[in-house]
Amino acid sequence: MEETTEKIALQNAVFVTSAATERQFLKGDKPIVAVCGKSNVGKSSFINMLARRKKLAKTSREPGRTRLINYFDFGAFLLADLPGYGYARVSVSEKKNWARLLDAFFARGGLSHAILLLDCRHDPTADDVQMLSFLHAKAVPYTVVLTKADKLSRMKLKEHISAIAADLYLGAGNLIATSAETGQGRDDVLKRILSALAAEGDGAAREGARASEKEEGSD
Ligand SMILES: Nc1nc2c(ncn2[C@@H]2O[C@H](COP(=O)(O)OP(=O)(O)OP(=O)(O)O)[C@@H](O)[C@H]2O)c(=O)[nH]1
Ligand SMILES: [Mg+2]
Repeated sequence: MEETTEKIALQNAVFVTSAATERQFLKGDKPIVAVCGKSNVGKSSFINMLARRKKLAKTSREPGRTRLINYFDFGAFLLADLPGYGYARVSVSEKKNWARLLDAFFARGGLSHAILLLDCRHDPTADDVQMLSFLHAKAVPYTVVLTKADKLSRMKLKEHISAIAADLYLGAGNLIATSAETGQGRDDVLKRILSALAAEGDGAAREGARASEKEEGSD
């Protein structure tokens, strides 16, 4: 696994395209991993940290800047940076547009994994919980990742991880704390993504085998 993570680390992640409408969604042969979370939680910074590139995804102090779905190619998978939710200061019609775009994105299926980002300093919001329910409803496997870990002391971080995990009815070990500033958690996240994709690959292989068994049986 170490070797695989390193291989990905060495590969240059590149920006592929932005999608503003359903017609522009990418449909590739690579698995798609979606990065979702509240506006300003650090989605774009997280993607840059994974890629070890400072300016791959545009970051901003101003919340609500990523309004499109931006796709990045990481070699083994495509990463989709989704527009953040929960930013109060956008118009109702813009919020509706975002909701429609996200609905269409998830409705389309073919999503291999989702990474839900939460700020390690704060309790999950109602929007975060709604996002999680949405992932459950769509049966999308997900990983919860905490951002901005550099902003808390180690003691505080541990406390917050336990509290957030309890809020979400998850074990604390399921949460990965990361920092775009220090690179903390980067390898753990890449490992988690790869093992999730490998598990899904096995599932697909089993499905395929079952389908061909059925076909043979019906001859
Ligand atoms: N200290 C610290 N700051 C961070 C970290 N990650 C993000 N930030 C800061 O948080 C702000 C928002 O980061 P972005 O990566 O643009 O957040 P986003 O979720 O992509 O925001 P939108 O696209 O607007 O929804 C920026 O000022 C970042 O520098 C982190 O790990 N540590
Ligand atoms: Mg962003």
